[in-house]
Amino acid sequence: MALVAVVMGSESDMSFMQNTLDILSELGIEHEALVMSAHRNPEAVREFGQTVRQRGIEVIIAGAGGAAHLPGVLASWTSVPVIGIPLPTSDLNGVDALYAIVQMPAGIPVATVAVGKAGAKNAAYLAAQILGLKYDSIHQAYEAHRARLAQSDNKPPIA
Ligand code: RP5
Repeated sequence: MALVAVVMGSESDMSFMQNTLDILSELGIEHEALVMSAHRNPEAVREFGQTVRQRGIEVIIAGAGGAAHLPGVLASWTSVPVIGIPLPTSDLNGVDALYAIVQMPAGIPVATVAVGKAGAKNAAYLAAQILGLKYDSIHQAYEAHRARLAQSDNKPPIA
């Protein structure tokens, strides 16, 4: 059963969102992926948000570009935590998406990661950290990732 729902505003977002999906797979986190636009499919977004918790999803990752309202709209429909990824798909290269996602008014948070590929990766790692509080196998997989990172920074000098 999927623990993470990865939602994107357009199929054109997949080149960035594939980074999220790949890392969730590497960490052994079951997930589902959906394309759902907050402005083109508002009813589908509402239906998804109202039922996502009862389907067993524990973290939502939502990526969008432009004036990216998808993560905030999803957060308005559910209390499942939402991680937002601002995508640089617009003429403003993601600055518009960053501001739209990070500047949520108080009360309905969206945990916002970096713009683009780094953010897409970090969204998966952040989901792993959250889920690792409950699922030991995910905690172990995330710790192994951190150990690999530490190793890669501790290589002996080449000469
Ligand atoms: C947003 O607008 C999507 O998340 C995408 O990043 C951007 C452009 O979407 P398309 O016009 O390619 O569908 O809704």
